[in-house]
Amino acid sequence: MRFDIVTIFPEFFGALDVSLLGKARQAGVIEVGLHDLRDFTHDRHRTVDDTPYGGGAGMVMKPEPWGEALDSVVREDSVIVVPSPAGHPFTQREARELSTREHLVFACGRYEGIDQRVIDHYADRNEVREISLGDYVLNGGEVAAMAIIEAVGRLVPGVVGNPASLTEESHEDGLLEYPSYTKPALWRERAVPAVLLSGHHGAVAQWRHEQQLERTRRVRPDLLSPDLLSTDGSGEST
Ligand code: 6GU
Repeated sequence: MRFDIVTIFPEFFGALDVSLLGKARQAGVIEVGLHDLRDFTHDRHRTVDDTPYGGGAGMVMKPEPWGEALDSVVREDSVIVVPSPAGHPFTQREARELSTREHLVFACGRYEGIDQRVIDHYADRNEVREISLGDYVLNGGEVAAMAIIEAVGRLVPGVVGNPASLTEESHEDGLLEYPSYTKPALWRERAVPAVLLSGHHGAVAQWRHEQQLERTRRVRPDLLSPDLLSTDGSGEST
């Protein structure tokens, strides 16, 4: 699988050289291309933004550098990911889906966003997904792209050594993960739950499932009853 990233801050992506994804790159399981948007400008100041039509605060990223940059990396089979607080919420389900694709292109916008015509133009030719990490605002798409690349990359076969560790984790079964313990059995007067030392695999599995349910009910009740979720918080479904 290949990731191409267009950004005005290629330095943000140095972390892709290390850890699991770094090893996967060295092994050739995943490929990463980094592209500086400013390399696709033609003025002395390498301008990538301008004031918004209609007025208002902030700057908008100009369409021409984006068009040249994306033309240089987008293929027929590319999915274009635009990290944006205005996108749909990113989930483990979407990470799984994206991990089956051959080529992801990340368009990392800064300021108040990218001229909408860029998104509309590429949406006529490719699958374009505007994706949000959650209901808060980051300064730009770079950190969000890193998070999405890590979530997707670790699901690509061969990136994570033990595939079983992928299925037994938060969100894969719609529940939060159960609490984990390792040695010593007693630490600062806190004992590991006795069932985990019992050797009864059935009892351990049952306890872990109960813990998952309890934790999810307490911290993320919306995961158990998504029907009760609505945009106005009224609990009324549409
Ligand atoms: Cl994907 N981008 C930005 N700029 N802010 C965000 C976000 C993305 N997700 C949550 N906040």
